[in-house]
Amino acid sequence: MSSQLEVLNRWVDDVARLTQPDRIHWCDGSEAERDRLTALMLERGDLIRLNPDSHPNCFLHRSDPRDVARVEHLTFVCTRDREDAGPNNHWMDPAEAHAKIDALFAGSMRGRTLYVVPYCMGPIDSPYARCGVEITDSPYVVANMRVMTRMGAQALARIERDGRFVKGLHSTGELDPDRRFIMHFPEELTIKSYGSGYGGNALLGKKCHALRIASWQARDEGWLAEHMLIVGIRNPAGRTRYVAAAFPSACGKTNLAMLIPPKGHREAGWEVFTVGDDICWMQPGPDGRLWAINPEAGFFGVAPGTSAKTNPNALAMLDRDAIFTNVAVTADDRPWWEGLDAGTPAFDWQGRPFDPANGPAAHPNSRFTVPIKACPSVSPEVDNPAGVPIDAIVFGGRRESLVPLVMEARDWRHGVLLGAAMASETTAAATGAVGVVRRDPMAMKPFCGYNFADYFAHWLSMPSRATRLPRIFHVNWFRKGADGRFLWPGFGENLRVLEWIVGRCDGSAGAVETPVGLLPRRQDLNLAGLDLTAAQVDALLTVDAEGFLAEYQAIGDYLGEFGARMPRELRDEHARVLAALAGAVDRGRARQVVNG
Ligand code: GTP
Ligand code: SPV
Ligand code: MN
Repeated sequence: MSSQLEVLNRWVDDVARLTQPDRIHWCDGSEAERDRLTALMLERGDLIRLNPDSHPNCFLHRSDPRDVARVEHLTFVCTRDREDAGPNNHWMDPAEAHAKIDALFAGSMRGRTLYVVPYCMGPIDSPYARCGVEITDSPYVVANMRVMTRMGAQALARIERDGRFVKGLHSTGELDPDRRFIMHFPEELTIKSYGSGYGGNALLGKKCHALRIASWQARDEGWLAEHMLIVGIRNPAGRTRYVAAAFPSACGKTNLAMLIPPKGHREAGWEVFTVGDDICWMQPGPDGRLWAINPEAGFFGVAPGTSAKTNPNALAMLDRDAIFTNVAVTADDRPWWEGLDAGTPAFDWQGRPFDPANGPAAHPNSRFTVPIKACPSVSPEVDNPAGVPIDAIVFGGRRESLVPLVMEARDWRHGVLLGAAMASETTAAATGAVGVVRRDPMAMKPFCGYNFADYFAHWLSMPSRATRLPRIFHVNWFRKGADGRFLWPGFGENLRVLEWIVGRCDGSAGAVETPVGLLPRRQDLNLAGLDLTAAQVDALLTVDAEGFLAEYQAIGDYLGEFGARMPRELRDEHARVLAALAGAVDRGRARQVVNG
């Protein structure tokens, strides 16, 4: 068997023959290399230096206006058997896909530099970490990969030890949306991405590797690769519990991962520790629990809405060493976005003088890239090779009606149904309509690298792999009142819901059973200091059985789309909830108010 370095060298040679770069650069991840790349990008106009006094070492990148978000309709999972990709993915035959995208790659790096970017997803010495190499012709991608992953010489050394790595080939191409594909070949541990320089389309370690390819590997190897934040919550007694939470794109993971407790909680001694904000890899440990690592080393976070009020921890890390993509700037070159407390935009995200007639100043999917270590609430466990033990898994979506603030699954199987039943209003994180409710099981609709029916079966198999599984919950911060405003204050106040969740894990918090799950009564939640009316609490903690009956009928139709491959266990669980809802409606209990 040849060494991985030989395999890598041969692949780089093959790619260079195809793409015809002028130069090849092997990235070592050093600061000197970063500084040279930054100078190059400033010279080419790929980066703009922001105000060095207020924002030292911060840069702005303006992407092509046609290239501002993930492109789900151009993202493919290319497996030999179409059924393995499932109705949840766009599929193309692997041979056809290679031929199609290789034709685009032919000669695409002429006049450019080919960068070889070895990276490690996860703490470099963790048995759970996995390596890859991204070949790209974009210095912006290199700069982001350096922040988002453990990139360079140490990753290369680990690849030789591991004996395998994921191959990711990326070229910016002409940025023509009609000549753009993001293709995954899980059976070959290969990714090919052409025609976009943006985020999840181009930083191949993130969604392409750590979710689509990794979810496939995780199924084969008995673990989970999920679109989840990881947060540690220390109660006043000094016990830290770790929670992993799956919310769809731009639905609050970054914010929950680094929340600052409300004043009363802070004074009582509650503390929050950030382990990750987007991706979670969980493995059963020898003690029967699930142990989680964050495969990433940085945040690629949503800028709009980030303020001193909503997310002070994020704001605190954005005044140095940050890359901003598609934000607006003030007259004195400070980054600016909608929701920011101070300043006014002088130029919008496209560099035009700001004119409200052109829409928001910052693109709704504008983002910041910063190292996780810059976060004031970063957990001391982020680099722990063993990960952290997960006590609770939380699912959640953006639902302006029907779905209560929080509910708990009665057991693992019911929890898998709560995840499978998720739906959420779409956001600007992907191109297409915004605000449309769509089914997004476990926040993995855009990211599961295989058939959802098999994915649910894999989740259902976890009790046979781990004896002390986390409890499962579902939350919704986005309920709106008749006035169109959010009912729940959200952000730091979400700790009140996490307090109930960890209280359930401790056995100290009460709940009542409803057909859709266990809910806290008003007295089970710590609402001290919030000025919510009784009617608002009612709305947040009410199960509308009639509404949920319709919802669960729609969920049944959705699960039915997967045919016989859908596990019987999940269909039975769905039938159980449906019958309980129908019973409640028959008994005339269309509304079950549980706020006691
Ligand atoms: P991705 O990085 O796309 O996977 O998103 P994310 O899940 O990390 O989303 P993020 O935390 O960045 O939140 C996206 C948007 O939701 C921001 O504009 C936030 O201000 C807003 N948001 C986050 N948490 C809350 C909340 O508790 N209540 C309300 N009303 N808005 C929230
Ligand atoms: C998401 O869309 O869920 C993100 C941003 O986290 S991106 O990396 O662009 O996918
Ligand atoms: Mn995400």
